[in-house]
Amino acid sequence: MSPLVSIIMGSTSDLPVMEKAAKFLDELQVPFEMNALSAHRTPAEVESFAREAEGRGLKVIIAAAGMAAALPGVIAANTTLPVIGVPIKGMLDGLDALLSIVQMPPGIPVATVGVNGAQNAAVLACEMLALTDDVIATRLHDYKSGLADKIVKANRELAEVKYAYKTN
Ligand code: RP5
Repeated sequence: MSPLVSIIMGSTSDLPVMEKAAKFLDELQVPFEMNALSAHRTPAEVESFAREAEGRGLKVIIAAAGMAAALPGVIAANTTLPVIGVPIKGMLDGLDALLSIVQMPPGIPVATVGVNGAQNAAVLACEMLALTDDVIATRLHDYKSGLADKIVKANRELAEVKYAYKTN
């Protein structure tokens, strides 16, 4: 099984957040790899990874980092594959990582999700893959229908909540 998505994180301390991305890809049966690389601690390895990614058959890279989070941007600078950045909440409520990841110069975008938004990163990666993969597209449709069902159920539950002046 060759990976279509690569999840890269700056440190294993990011894993508790990034597990949500792994879980979603598993659920949609999308092959992925997961590794740690650091723009500051292993800069040469980050560059080689990014330069070789497309040739290895990868389609999307999810890169997570906290603090002065250079990892997603450095990867994006060395590949034309789409890079999805996940700011990890460490210091400053994650605002430091969010701004480091989202504020890229023109020509080198990183599709940035919210702070600790690992699951959304995986959903977005699947949406990219679904453009050319009907099986993943069908699974995504099922997943999104499930989200709507949750709200239908919520409204059934809210209908049971009684207040004197509540009209429904
Ligand atoms: C970042 O620094 C990592 O992505 C992590 O979020 C943060 C702290 O790393 P550790 O000191 O826990 O390895 O590069």
